[in-house]
Amino acid sequence: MTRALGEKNTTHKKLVSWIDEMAKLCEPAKVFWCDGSEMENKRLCDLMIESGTFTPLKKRPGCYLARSHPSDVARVEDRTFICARTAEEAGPTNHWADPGAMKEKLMGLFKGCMKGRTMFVIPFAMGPLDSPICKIGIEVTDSPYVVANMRIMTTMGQKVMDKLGADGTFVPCMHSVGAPLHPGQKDVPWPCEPDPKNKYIVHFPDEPSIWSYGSGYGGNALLGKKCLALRIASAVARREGWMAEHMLILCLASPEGKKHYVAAAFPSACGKTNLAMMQPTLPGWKVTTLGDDIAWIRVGKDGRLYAMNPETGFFGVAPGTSLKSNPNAMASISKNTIFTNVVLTPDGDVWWEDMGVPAPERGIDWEGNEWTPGSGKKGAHPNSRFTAPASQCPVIDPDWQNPEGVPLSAILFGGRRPSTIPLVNEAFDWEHGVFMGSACGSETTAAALGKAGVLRRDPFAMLPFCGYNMGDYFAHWLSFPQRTDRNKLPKVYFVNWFRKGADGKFLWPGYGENSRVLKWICERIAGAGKAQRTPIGSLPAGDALDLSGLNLSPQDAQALTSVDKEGWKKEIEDVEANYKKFGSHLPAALGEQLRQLRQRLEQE
Ligand code: SAT
Ligand code: MN
Repeated sequence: MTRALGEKNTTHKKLVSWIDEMAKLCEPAKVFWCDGSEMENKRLCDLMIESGTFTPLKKRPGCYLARSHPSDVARVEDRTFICARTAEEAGPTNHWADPGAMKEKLMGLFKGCMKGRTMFVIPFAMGPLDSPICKIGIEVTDSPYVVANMRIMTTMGQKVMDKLGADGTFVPCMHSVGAPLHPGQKDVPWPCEPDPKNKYIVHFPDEPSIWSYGSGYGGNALLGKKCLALRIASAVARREGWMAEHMLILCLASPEGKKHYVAAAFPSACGKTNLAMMQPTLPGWKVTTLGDDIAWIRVGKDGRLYAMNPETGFFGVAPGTSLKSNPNAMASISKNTIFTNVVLTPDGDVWWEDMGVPAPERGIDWEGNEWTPGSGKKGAHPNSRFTAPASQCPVIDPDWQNPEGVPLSAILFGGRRPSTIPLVNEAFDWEHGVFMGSACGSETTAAALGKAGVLRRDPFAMLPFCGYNMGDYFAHWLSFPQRTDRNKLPKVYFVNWFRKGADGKFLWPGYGENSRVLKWICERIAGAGKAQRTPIGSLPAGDALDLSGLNLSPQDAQALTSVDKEGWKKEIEDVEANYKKFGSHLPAALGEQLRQLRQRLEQE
């Protein structure tokens, strides 16, 4: 039997009746059930070319450029809500709203919100379909741009519908750009709700369900990513005894062929994609990539922690991505990629700041205006992005879709810290590692609306993504030595590639040179690498970091691997002030870590 494009492709009664109900609420012109096929994708891309949403790129096969509305360029953290039963359950770092009142508000917003548009039904899965922690979602959206992106970022289409069967469970994810089309009204290339105060990214962790209104951009609209795989999943993971984390996953192989899997948490736009795909400068070392943004971690049968990437694509920051900073990302985006908010060149290619190739003499900037490099204006938005299939990454790891995940040897935390924090610091034990994660901070970036470049505490790089009280999240991390043999837990490190000298320049070259830090970590895991025990943790001993062939002055090397006592005293105060927010939800073990750190520093 042949099925016409867009026709219903399920016998799941609950799903069908929910879609009927949503269609009644949103009043779309039609309902389109997605199967994820090549043909369907082609049809939607063609329609988007017609409507002006997509510009095909002559220079890159299967690639398109989209430009968002200037008001819709990043995640909207102050419009993101966790509607747990009580404000206390959402905790002090989330915006809470009463679930009943918020539902009522959403019903009003969604009433008729898809008039004149097509309502797409996207079946998607986070994680390989045969993984024990795979989660299925159904995203309902009026944005074909979202459909095309979800097809790259998630396991999407008929195979998910088939897995769901007649009665499987799914997370309902409602999304609308909030721009109904009235009869005769001409559409725009990027419909959305321009008033930031009228955007809503809402999570109901107890149902669980997601409702997103008003934005078509990134994490606001691709609901499998931050909304499901982090905010909802973190709450589910706590109940089920695993972890959903804002982490890349990579495999580091030594010249002898010994493999170590590493997960690393950094805030948005701090170089996770670059680290995940790094080309080591140290001869013989090799990095392969499993994921660049999200890791789901659980205790495996052998008692070790196993990490799995629930996504199938990269939604990476374009500016700064170059053959020098990330050649593997550059190769990943050569075809079948969606670019959003970058420069269009006259010959039908894309360009962005620090792409490592000369700017075109003229082009069209991210706002759709004629642009020249001398204009003093940036051509690409600082949070412009590429959406590329992970399978196109030349160094994708053979186990990246292993349903069991991969066993972690180390967990890294990091952020942008111009001062105080050393290049690499090893935790004394798991609890000290959890303390390090809880004390993460970073200079803010363009990934979220708001001021960039100010230090904010971002525990575990999860501040915008933890779906419940973060004090309880700390306790969940601390519970892992009770869930498994503590000797099987990964070692924990804090890294900082962003330390600056007095002249304001970065002390550490970063990128492929970070392999030197990873090498030391591998040596430590093997029980060989030398360390000096300091009040803040174990730092590389004098000559333990392999700095061969690197033009780094002894003073800079020293600054990167020593304890700035005065800086740390301030750091402690800042962490303590942040801890106060959590009141009785702060685990006593973390207060104790802070007390011990202070004492060790004073005894120095
Ligand atoms: O949330 S997004 O997917 O838009 C990107 C990020 O902040 O990491
Ligand atoms: Mn991210």
